[in-house]
Amino acid sequence: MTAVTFPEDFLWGAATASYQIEGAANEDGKGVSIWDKFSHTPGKIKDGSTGDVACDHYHRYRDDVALMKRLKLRGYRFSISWPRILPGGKGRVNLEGLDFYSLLVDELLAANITPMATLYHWDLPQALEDRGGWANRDIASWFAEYTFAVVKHLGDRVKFWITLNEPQIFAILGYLFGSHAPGVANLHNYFPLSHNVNLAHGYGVEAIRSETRQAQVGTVFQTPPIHPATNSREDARAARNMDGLLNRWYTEPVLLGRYPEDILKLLNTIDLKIETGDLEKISQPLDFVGLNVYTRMFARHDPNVPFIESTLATDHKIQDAQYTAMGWEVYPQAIYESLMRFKEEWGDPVVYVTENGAAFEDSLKDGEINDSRRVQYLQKYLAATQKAMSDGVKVKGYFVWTLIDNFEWTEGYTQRFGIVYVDYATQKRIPKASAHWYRDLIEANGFDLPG
Ligand code: IFM
Repeated sequence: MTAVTFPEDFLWGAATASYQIEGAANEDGKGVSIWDKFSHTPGKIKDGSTGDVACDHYHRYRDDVALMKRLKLRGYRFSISWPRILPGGKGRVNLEGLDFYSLLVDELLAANITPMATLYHWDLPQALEDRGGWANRDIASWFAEYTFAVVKHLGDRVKFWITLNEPQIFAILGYLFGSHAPGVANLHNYFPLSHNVNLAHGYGVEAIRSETRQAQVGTVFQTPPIHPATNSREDARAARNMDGLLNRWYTEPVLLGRYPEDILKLLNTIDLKIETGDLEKISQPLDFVGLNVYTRMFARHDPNVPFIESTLATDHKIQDAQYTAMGWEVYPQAIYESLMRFKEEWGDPVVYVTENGAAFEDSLKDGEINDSRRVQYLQKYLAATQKAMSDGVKVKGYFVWTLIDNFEWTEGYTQRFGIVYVDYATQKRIPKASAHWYRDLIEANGFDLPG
């Protein structure tokens, strides 16, 4: 046994996202989001489900906060649904939408739980998608308008603000591969679009700061280590290019004020539509960075892939490694490697681990869920986090993904990431063994790592 301990003021929490848990898709004046439309399109979601009801958190938030309190959470990261606040994406503000988050925040504060709000976790108003969505440069000012409306209302009580959740994931899956909402696959639009995403972050930071001075402002990246599938020189280059496309293309403009030189060279025929002053706007100082970590990825050389000549080797499996129900390798070193990159390459910011967790096939036996694989997963990733901290990374908190089982995007309800089980037929919440373990960890500010 090794004792793994954390500082007294470490912010232990859990994270969720609006479309994944709220439900109430058509209530109290909410507008339609791209995920409402996408999930209602036949064939897009594995089990044919939608987020219409999800975990019904919109109606059950009081009970859910009481549950968080029982689990001794000190922080809760949630996201705000843009179309609940601005049903048309811009223009008229829907006060009922704001009220919901206001009540949620009051409930959290009364339970002594620090709210951390994400402004964009993928549910873009469909009305804005109809005007080009992220491909339209105006999205930066639309995002600022929305951010301003939210922070004006909640900024007196919410002290942690996150602009975007995993920009590269929603941009690549939504607009390059087309596997997520809104289902667009357009290689040539993708790069200028990614610049609009980065720009919107910058406009968002400015909007938050213009409305409140006491806020801690950050953004959230998922930067999986990208390893070469073989020892060949070609695969090493492919891994570096994939890392450029997936990770550095988003971290470097925000944290270093420039796009990665090697990737710019590869894209030399593309007009990125970067205007004077954009990079200054994108790279305004942040108070913290959020890091979401699950696994690593592999890349291999593929001459047929335009520009980067690299493809993700999703078929590359490691013998004897454990895989989650998502098919993701359990690789605790991923969290160490990612954290160290922020220290060594990306300006050494204060970091919160804003998501980490795993989906396993949980089963309910005699009213209990003994998810020992999840407990072991969390133990190993937390031990690796602790190691990064002792190697100098300024990690100030950790949010498990996720509080309750929920709508896992194109996987629908087939994947259970929660530390609390949801019986979707009754909406009953049943804490899994991992939830009890997490509560004990929070109380002790540490745990004993077996072995
Ligand atoms: O469920 C998602 C979340 O919305 C964003 N980060 C990864 C999680 C697991 O896939």
